[in-house]
Amino acid sequence: MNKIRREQLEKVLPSTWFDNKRQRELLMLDIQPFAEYLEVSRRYQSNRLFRAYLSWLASRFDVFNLTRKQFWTLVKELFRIVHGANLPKEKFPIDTPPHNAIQDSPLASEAREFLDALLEGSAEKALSMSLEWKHTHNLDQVYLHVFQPILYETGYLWQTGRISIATEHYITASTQYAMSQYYPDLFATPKHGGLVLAAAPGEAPHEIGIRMVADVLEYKGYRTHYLGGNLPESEIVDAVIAHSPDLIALGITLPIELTALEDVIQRIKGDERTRDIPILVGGQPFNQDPSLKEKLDADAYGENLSDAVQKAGELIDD
Ligand code: B12
Repeated sequence: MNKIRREQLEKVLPSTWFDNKRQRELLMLDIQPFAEYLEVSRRYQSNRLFRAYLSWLASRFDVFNLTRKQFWTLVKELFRIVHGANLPKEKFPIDTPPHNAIQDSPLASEAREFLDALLEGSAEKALSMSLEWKHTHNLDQVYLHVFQPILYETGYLWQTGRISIATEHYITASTQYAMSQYYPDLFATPKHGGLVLAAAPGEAPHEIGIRMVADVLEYKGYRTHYLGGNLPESEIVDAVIAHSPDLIALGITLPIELTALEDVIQRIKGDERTRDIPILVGGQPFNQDPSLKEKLDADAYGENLSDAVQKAGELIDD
């Protein structure tokens, strides 16, 4: 598997395709992990992961007003550079970006109002709404049916060029603030369960999904030790040894973090001090391809917050 060098990328992405330099640089950022996505799809024999990446990349081309023909020209060229072969295009039909998270939510109107407030730039309004919901809804409902769908929708809005990176960051930061308003509640519940150590392996910055899992488990009566993301794999293992949890919960967001996750799992399973502790995994790559759970030798996979709570109960009781 070859890496794509900057000059190769520049050659296959002519500057004449773009109105300005910045657009080309932005698209280059999206194309840069092409070889890594191909690598993980091959390593875990998952066509679905590469198909999802290509579909995502195609939508990024749309944002810069490039044609599907230009998209396939580039993808075929990159595939040849990385893989030394022709791309079997028929294996990778392009899907339109998912855009149903809010409308499918049982709390769709709350989610809509919360997101609209943030899109207007009024974090104050959004945060006062979420404070109100503390009296009317359970924490896990607000997390799963308001915060998760609005974050998915925010991703869609950014991906399709409808909001800026700055707006995406503002919504994310405000939602994290809203989640922290619930902290007094989650630590106040009686603790009856075991200890769960939670972390997000890999270098990427996404950690809200696994944080929500840790928060909801804490709320449901487990004790949690939450490490966040972007830390060396060996640190996660050392923390497991130090704290002897009853369950390890590991979450990732991008498929290219799968190898870091696999590394953590192998280290834990390969050490006699930790090998019997059950490992629960989750995150968007698993939702795209649930067969990854077996391929990574995890003990269980949870699709979302309610599934995470159920699986944690099963694994800790066993
Ligand atoms: C917030 C966000 C960020 C934040 C992260 C902040 C943080 N502290 O986490 C920031 C702004 C830093 C960021 C950066 C990037 N992001 Co971003 N980001 C998002 C966004 C909008 C929301 C993520 C999120 O929190 N979702 C909500 C949580 C609750 O959902 P979840 O993770 O799926 O978790 C649930 C389940 O999966 C499951 N689960 C998750 N973990 C676990 C673990 C266990 C054990 C279990 C049982 C279950 C479980 O339960 C959770 C709750 O129900 C998503 C959009 C999206 N679709 O999610 C994009 C998204 C993930 N980002 C994306 C991208 C491309 C990036 C960037 C590369 C570029 C960019 N947009 O700026 C950079 C990364 C740069 C880098 N260094 O690598 C893309 C990824 C596309 C792809 N290739 O797959 C997305 C999908 C946006 C999009 N639609 O294009 N991002």
